[in-house]
Amino acid sequence: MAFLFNSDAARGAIFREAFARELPDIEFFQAGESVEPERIRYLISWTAPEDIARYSNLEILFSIGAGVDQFKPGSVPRHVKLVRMIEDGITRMMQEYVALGVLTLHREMTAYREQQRQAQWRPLAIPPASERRVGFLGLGLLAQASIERLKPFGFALSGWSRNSKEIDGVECFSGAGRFADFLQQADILVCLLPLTDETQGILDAELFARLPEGARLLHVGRGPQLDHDALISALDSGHIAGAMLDVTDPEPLPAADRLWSHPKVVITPHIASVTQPGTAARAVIENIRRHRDGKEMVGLVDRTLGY
Ligand code: NDP
Ligand code: OXD
Repeated sequence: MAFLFNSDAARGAIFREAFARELPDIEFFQAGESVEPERIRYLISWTAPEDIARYSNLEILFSIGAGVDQFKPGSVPRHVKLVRMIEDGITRMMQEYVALGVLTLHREMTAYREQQRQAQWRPLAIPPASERRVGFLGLGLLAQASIERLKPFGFALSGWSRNSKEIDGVECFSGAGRFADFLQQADILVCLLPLTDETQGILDAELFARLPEGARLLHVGRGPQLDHDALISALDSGHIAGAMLDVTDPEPLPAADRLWSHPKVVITPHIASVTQPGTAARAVIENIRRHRDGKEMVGLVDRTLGY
């Protein structure tokens, strides 16, 4: 029985060491090392290898990232369990980034950056945090962890998800029927939705129009959820006051794209959160143990929902 690590060698070395220590009965291989394909029971990868059918005894495909949209429909055999990455390192980095983004937008840092460019010393009025309403699209693991990090600042917090939820200190909305109600009270909208057929293009002109005048966008989900032209129009009309984008479509964002030079936009190159090999190896090992004990794995993807 073997585990195949199909990603960069440096992270693979950390996984190899953890497997040797914690699961010595499982042979460990990195991509490029010689192994008969039928011995591979577990595979970790960012996308499904083109020759995945060779691994005829594959049981579990672990995503090296939290998202699984990069596993295109039909690229993973139906009988293989797909598990997304849930690990402390990703969660902590996302908490940092969301706090950074919300504070950047709350404290007018996009406007101050532009003022600095023009050597303008001009204080801007801002509401207290308790009067700034921060709304999360998606109330999953990363959104809830980020919400916990934001709580001490005192923002008015809300979120929207498919299923109804109760989260202490958070106004929860769910389902298509409550979408408009959720949007109309979100001064800073944080997108932490997975990319699925339903969420593709969700950040469009209609959505921006439903947000309160002067709302801001922090986008950390996936690039194809955002209509770039709709965002630029909403920013230029003044209805949306600023945006911080960690994800774009395509990635990398082409040099000529208007978003790069827009004075109200901050762009980072998909770095909000990155899988940390030490904690990720522990999470994968724990999941293999759970699977062997007949327990449900943490992060098992519902293949019909796509997340
Ligand atoms: P989860 O699966 O834990 O949560 C997803 C949330 O989205 C759930 O609350 C779910 O609702 C909600 N949701 C999904 N589809 C719909 C829908 N159609 N309508 C309403 N709500 C919906 O995911 P995570 O929090 O772990 O991660 C979220 C995403 O963040 C990832 O898929 C990835 O794309 C992105 N990401 C980005 C990173 C970056 O560096 N920029 C790093 C890591 C992740 P319900 O709870 O009811 O099921
Ligand atoms: C992820 C990401 O999904 O980095 O982990 O976007």
